[in-house]
Amino acid sequence: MKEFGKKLLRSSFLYFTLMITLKIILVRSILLTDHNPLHSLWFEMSFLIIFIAAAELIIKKGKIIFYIALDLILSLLFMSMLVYERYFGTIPTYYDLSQLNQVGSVNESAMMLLKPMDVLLFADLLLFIVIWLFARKKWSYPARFNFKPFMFALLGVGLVISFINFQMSKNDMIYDNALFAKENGFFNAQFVQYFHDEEEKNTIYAFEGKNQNVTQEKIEDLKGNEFVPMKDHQFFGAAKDRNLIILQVESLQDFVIGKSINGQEITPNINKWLKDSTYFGNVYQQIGSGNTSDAEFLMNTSIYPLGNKAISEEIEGMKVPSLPRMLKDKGYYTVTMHADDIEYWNRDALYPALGFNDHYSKDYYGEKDTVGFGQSDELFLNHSLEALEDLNQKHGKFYSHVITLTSHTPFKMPEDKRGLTLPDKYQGTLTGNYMQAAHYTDMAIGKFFEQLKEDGLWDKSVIALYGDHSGVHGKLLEDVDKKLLKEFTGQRYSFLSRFNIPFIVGAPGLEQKLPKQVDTLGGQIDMMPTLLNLLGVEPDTIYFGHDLMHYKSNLLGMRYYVATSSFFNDNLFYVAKNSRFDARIVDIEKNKRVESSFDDPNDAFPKEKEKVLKIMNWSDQYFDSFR
Ligand code: GP9
Ligand code: MN
Repeated sequence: MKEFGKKLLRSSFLYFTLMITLKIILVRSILLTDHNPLHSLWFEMSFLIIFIAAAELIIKKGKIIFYIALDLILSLLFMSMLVYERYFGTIPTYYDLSQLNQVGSVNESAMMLLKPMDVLLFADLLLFIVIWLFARKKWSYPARFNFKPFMFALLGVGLVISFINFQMSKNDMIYDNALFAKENGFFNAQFVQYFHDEEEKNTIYAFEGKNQNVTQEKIEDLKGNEFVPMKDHQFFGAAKDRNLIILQVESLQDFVIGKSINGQEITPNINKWLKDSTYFGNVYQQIGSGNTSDAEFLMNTSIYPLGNKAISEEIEGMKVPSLPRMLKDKGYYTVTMHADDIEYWNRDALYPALGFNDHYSKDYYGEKDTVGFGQSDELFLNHSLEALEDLNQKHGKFYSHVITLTSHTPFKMPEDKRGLTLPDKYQGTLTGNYMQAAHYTDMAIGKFFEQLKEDGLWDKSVIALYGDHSGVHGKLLEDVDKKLLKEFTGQRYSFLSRFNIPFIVGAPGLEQKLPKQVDTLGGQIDMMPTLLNLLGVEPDTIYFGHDLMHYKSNLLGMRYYVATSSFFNDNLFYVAKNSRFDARIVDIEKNKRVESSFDDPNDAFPKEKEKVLKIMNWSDQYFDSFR
């Protein structure tokens, strides 16, 4: 026994197992705010020990290589999780990690998200090299010593505990990756996710809607409205047969619209346009991990994206009911335009699934004046306009979804694209850089609008604009930014402020007829029906949003950036519990937290939550029924 202890103390097994355990304790504590080291043993080490013990039993020579490799892989994995969490506010699944090449926002800002302390994750390897160089003789693994029974025992314990963990949690819903990992283990969470994915794949949904169980009436009923066919809405067909130009603006948030800094308007051109258009001031993003591409999907389908999977990764080969398809039926030519590579976010699968006639991407725009992922918005919009004139000539009326790009994280504009003179305290901050980026894109949009007016397309079109998602968020936001934003907006910068995106619709000539401002609650899910109503096209399919110019009451589901089951109702924003904080409720009008007994079964909240989950569940089934 004494001999056993002695050899164990000198073994690489003990060194690495201890170091990996410490690392996991550290990571669980930082990443998941779980400060109980026993959880690291029970959930995580129970799993890793299976590999370690198996390696001990199988590998005869060169075990150290195995340990170094395992340690290195885990350190890299944990580091990417830390960086990902600092951006997304939740941790990635195995699936997200395999898609990291697509997550431009994180990659572009990875350097800003890394912290000096992250080096600690690799400290044990450095220490190991030092020990090994100086004491390798004494420290070599005692080959003659028989560890076998001990390793078999560890293997058995590891397998049993991992099995118990999986069995106990496999049927639980994953509302938030980080919360689930906190309560059930990182590694276990991956198996449960995989199990759910497989189950999902093998379930063929006969969408209830197909046999009339899910109807537009039922969807509206859950939101507290009586369904009214569009043809009976006030503005139905007000802009019938016009072209439709929709600008999806990268990272554009509502808090810069109509605002000035140092006496200069941040978005002067959009502000000017507001005088002749309808401004929806109470609209929120609803994207999941597919970011820009999820926003494209939401706009074109009024179906919920999946949350922890980019919808574009799931859509290959499908034929989904969509805005392009409905407009095509009415004689429109439909295109989508974006300056990045077509493969990015799997758009080469997304666009055919949405049914666009054609797409314009990097191949068309080229690399001239590239900022970040692609051509600057100014040139991009310029070229897009040429293409629009052309296809208008050839095909007549058109729908074009135009997706800008330059105002992307990390918002570091080239010198010649910084049009604002910012106060000193904004210089070099995320907030200051963001304002410069928004100002630049607004300038490009202003020119685009002028050109549309010059060539006569302006008056023949409905023009809509919205932000795809927030840009000022996560750990990119430093204390100085929080202070500046509070000062600038006069409010604390909360989840609510962050998710609020502008949605603006203009139909030249109808300024007097359409409302100036609509303050009812809306989300990205509502954009398609709102526009279809103006164009006088009654959808021939189920959709999950509604016409914001008609309905007064709304219920919006959220997932991914906040845990699933978070939602907006007309007055409140409910943010479900995650790994870092308990559920909270925010009064939308005051942007202030309210105390509410949301656990009280008599309260409206549990019921609203159920309703919102039901809507999202129907939406997922609906989407799935097109596989
Ligand atoms: C990538 C661009 C940016 O093509 O649209 O995407 P994002 O990183 O915002 O999802
Ligand atoms: Mn984006």
